Amino acid sequence: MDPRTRKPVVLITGANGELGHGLIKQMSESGRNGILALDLNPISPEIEQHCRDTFQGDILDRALMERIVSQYEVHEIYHLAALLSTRAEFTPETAHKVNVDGTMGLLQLAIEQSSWRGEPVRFLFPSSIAVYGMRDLESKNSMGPVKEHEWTSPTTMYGCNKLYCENLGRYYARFYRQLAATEDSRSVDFRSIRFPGLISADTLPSGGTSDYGPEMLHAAAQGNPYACFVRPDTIIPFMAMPDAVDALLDLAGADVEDLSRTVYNITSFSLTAEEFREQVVAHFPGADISFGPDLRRQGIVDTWPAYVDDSAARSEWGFSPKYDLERAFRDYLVPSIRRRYE
Ligand code: AKB
Repeated sequence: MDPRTRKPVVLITGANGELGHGLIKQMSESGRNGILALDLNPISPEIEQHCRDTFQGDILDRALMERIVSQYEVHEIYHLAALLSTRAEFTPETAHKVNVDGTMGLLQLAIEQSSWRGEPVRFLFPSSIAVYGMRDLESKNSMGPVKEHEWTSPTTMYGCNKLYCENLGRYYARFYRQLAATEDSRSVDFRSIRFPGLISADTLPSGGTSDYGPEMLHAAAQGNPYACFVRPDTIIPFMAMPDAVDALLDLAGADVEDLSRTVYNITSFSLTAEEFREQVVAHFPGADISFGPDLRRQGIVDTWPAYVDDSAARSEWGFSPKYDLERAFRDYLVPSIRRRYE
């Protein structure tokens, strides 16, 4: 190969995480080549087989990132690496470094690559319902579905990081070097989704505050008791992982002319922790699930909305989840989890 020719790739950071797993599998099954996976931990063999190349390392390691751009032409980035909401509260400054400085570094890499390619690199960024901060339970319970611009006063470091990075992405997409003497044609095609709590049958989340849902289910499937860390009446939106993966790919594939914004809410179903327990018990009748709220983590979930308005995603790029609550448990979660722990 001509040494001047770099290999074209789609870069996926945080590849080992639950969204990374689903995304890489789905991309490879649909015939997508040239996946370059990056993660802090060794890339799991399950996903390695679907990738062109893999790197173990830190997104904050400049030498590593420079090595990547010297070898690869990055066409598209799915920047999934992040410290989630609970973990980030224990090490807020580190979370800021990973979540904000890490994203900033990747946006700069994207700008640089866009200029080499002569067209904007597409940059997909998972954001979260953690960007919202409802004032109190009364506002949470009395509000209808929350729109993208409402109640954006997050109370967690992770939520602040995600909200700021959404804005950074919009800046790089629309206003980068707006005062430069000569018009700077470089930009990034930044697209972001605010995900609700995600539930995967294949991986367990770690370090999140919406984790009580998936943890309840995985514990029941293994025959382990589980004490849920929020009150039974706690309600937030959730989504089955295949819908989250499809949404990222659908947004990535949308015609830029159809997109009026850079950030979109999406949701599938909202349910209380008690309703979650009822679903789990209906499928695993012996499940031993109790409630032992952790007041601090409860406080975080209480600031997240019960419902979000995803009408922009539906009308602009056709978002339409396949799994409602019943189907998610019956056709995806329960059969796959049973197979996993058999
Ligand atoms: C978390 O709990 O931190 C995440 C999220 C809602 O973004 N699952």
